[in-house]
Amino acid sequence: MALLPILTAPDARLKKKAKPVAKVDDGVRSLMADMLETMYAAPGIGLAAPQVGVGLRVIVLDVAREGEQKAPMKLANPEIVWASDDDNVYEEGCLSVPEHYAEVVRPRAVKVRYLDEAGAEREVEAEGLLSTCLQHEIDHLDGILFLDHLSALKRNMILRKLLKEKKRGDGKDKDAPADSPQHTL
Ligand code: GNR
Ligand code: NI
Repeated sequence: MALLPILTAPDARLKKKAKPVAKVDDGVRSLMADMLETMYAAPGIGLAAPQVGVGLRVIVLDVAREGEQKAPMKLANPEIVWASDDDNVYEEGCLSVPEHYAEVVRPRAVKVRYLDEAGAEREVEAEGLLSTCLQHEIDHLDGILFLDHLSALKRNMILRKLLKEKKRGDGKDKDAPADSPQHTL
């Protein structure tokens, strides 16, 4: 298990479409475990592989509230196979867009087909926070950030601030652990 450095926008790797996992093997399971550990440490309620620089269609999430029992989910090749006609608005944040929050409109409910940790095909129907989070993570696999759902004015305002923040530092990820594993799958 290891903590992985999380990329922040703007970064070209966050805009690339991720590739399907051919098989849920030990490499993928190790990636899922490291992503969950990284997500809990952040802390966050979801994480997509492109956020840790891995171009594979893998996401993890846990939307259990503090004090509730942990409910980790690990999904490979997740696909939205149904979305409700009605929408919902949720105030979203993103570990790759630190300290910025905005209301995003998405379908209220979705059904997602995916491969679990054992490689078995499963489906989950979700509404509420789980629905929002699943859609947010699957967006990451297609190179889409919640910023892309906002007006160009709001998006560019936030991107300019993030860029300024990056340039203020040395351009390196100061929070990244020195010995993070590579996951070159
Ligand atoms: O931790 C996170 N919280 C969150 C809140 C509202 C809507 C979506 C999210 S996902 C985010 C973690 C993250 O960036 N996942 O990609
Ligand atoms: Ni995100």
